[in-house]
Amino acid sequence: MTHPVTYEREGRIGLIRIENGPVNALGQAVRAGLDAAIEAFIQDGEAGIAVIYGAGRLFIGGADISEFGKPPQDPWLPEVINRIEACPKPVIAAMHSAALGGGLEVALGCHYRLAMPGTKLGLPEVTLGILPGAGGTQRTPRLTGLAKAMEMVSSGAPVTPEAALEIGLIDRIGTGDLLEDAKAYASELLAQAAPVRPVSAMPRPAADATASATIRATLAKTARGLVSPLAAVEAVEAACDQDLPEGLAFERAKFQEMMQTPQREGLIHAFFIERKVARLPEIDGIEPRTLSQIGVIGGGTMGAGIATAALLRGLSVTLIEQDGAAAEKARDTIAGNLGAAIRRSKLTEEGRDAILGRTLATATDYGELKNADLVIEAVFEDMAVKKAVFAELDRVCKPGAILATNTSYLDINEIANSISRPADVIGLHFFSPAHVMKLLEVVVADETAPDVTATAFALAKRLGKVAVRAGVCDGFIGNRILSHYRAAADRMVLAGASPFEIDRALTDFGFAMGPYAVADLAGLDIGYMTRQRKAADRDPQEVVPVWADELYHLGRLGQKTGRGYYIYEGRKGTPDPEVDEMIVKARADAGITPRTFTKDEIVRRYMAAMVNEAARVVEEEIAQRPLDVDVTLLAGYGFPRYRGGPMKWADMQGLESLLSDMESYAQDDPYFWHPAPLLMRLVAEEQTFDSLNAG
Ligand code: T1G
Repeated sequence: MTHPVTYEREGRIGLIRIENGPVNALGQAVRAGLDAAIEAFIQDGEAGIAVIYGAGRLFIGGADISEFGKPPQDPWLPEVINRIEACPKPVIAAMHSAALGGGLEVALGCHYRLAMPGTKLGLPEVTLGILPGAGGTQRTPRLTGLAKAMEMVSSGAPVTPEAALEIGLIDRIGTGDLLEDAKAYASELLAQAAPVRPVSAMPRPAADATASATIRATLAKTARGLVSPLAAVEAVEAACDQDLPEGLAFERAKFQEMMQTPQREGLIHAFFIERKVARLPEIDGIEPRTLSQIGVIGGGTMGAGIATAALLRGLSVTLIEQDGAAAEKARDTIAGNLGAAIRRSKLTEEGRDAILGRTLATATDYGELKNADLVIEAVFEDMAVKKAVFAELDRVCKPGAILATNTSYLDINEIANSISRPADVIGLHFFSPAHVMKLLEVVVADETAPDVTATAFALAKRLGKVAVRAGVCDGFIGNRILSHYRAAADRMVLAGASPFEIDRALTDFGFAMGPYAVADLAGLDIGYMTRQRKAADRDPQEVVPVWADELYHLGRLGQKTGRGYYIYEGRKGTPDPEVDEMIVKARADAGITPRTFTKDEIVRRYMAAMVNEAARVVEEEIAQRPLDVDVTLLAGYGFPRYRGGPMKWADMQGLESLLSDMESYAQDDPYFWHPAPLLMRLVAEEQTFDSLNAG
């Protein structure tokens, strides 16, 4: 086995190289290797200074997350870093691309820090439900002061080299040639006989009550139930009145505490499944088709959003509308989206001008799509309309062009089979606003060619989206599951819970929004249309939320009309007694005596409905693995990330207890509650959903 850390010398400079692809994570062999390399440097009488650097894509991506939850193996990272810091000769960290978590902590143990332009320097541990555990909370504030350090550890957001230089986190920004820059810096320091400069010997940071109060106020708004950011802040504050050894012990205790939390387990599950989701045997080794010219049909909110997403990532877009006025309107919508991107620093003004002047074309003639590599239609949700669009595309598009539909529920097989090239047809289900939302459902139809699927995944990556493979059914993965848990919520409303109680129970659980606030945001016309569409084959026992139909007929369409389930002033809604009256009447009409629901029961019923339908979706192979469901709900439906997704949540509850909940719900509502066969099988086999994610 080759060693992941090597030591060699050039002149008087010791070079310590870490090579442990893909991200130079600090697994046991790297930690041991660093220890040995520092020892070799100490023993090497010819060497006056050492440089630690990473081979490959980046400096160090942090601790090896896959070791979490396993028995710890010596040497410990905090001790390795202490030994680097205690080295009697100076050590430089030379960083490129990314120095994250334990990676930045290694650099903080060095005496001098050099970063190449564009390096991301950060302590992202809180995004994994933990906090820096190798001195990051103690050394950072000694360099940057309390406020900056608290901000870094609690947000997890990386800083740029420029910002890092300004706050004192690094000493120098290189030119971009890692080894040359590092050796030049080392030679300079040698020439000056620069001393070792351990951060632990620097004065403690000054306490700052205002900064502490400010960060707590921010976290009260942003942390939404996540516990690690505050723990990280407390560890940083400990640096103000403790020397390094005591501070490290305090940090360690907090770190261990966070390691035991279910939030840590949920977040690490989320991290790994987001990377696993694109790994599909059907596209393994398949070359995607070339993509540079994109066509979009329809310039409404969705079409304009899709066009914006593509333009922001450097793709050329031709957008087709029915007439010149509609095309102009679409252009305005896109310009507005780009303006918002400028405000979020995602685009420069020159970038916008170039896009509007060159890379975006609007047209009314489908013939303009003759060179398009991929066309995405985002027209009205109606099979006849979609088929007409596809017939046109079949006529004008070049051979090999991918023809995609953004439908959210229509049968893509039917669309595909209506044209001469079904193998080129795929569903690309974006979520509104399409240039912001992370999720993309890639809906693979019966005839879709594997390289079309591979191209869809490549496109998602280019657009910075998380793609999930879905099969064809009404609603695919996300909306199909949503319609089931939303039905469970409506049944609770009819039985006695208020929409407000349900929303509050679910936001307390960690959802970004509850189902009724979501409905108001999306527009109550959407739900109404869905109910109309499904009315023909509706089972008479299904609960129809008549109050929702009533709201629609009153023109109360949610946020956009100022009233829906809630009354809005701006984006903030307050419950409306009139809605309660409608619901009271609906219950009376149905002969129901309302009962009360605890928060816990609301959450458990809602989640049980979600998990049960998700189990069916997996069983029917609409989702190939439970992780595809988890990623869908996390990336597109506001599911609390620290709970890992509904399937992970179910595993952590214990599937048996969930099944027994469902059996008890079935006693008062036998029509709705039928445990999914997959769930029953897993319980019988004492297995978890996660056992189906392997491979
Ligand atoms: N440990 C183990 N595996 C990791 C890893 C890590 N830290 N980071 C990435 N991988 C795997 C990943 O699963 C994928 O595997 C492959 O590497 C490429 O990743 C003591 C407690 C570094 C910016 O939170 O943010 O340090 O799917 O596709 O887009 O305080 O990975 O190929 O099998 O994401 O180029 C803190 C997490 C750890 C950084 C690179 N560090 N990683 O992005 O590649 S906790 C982090 C990232 C810690 C100390 C503590 C990104 C990246 P596979 P990728 P990328």
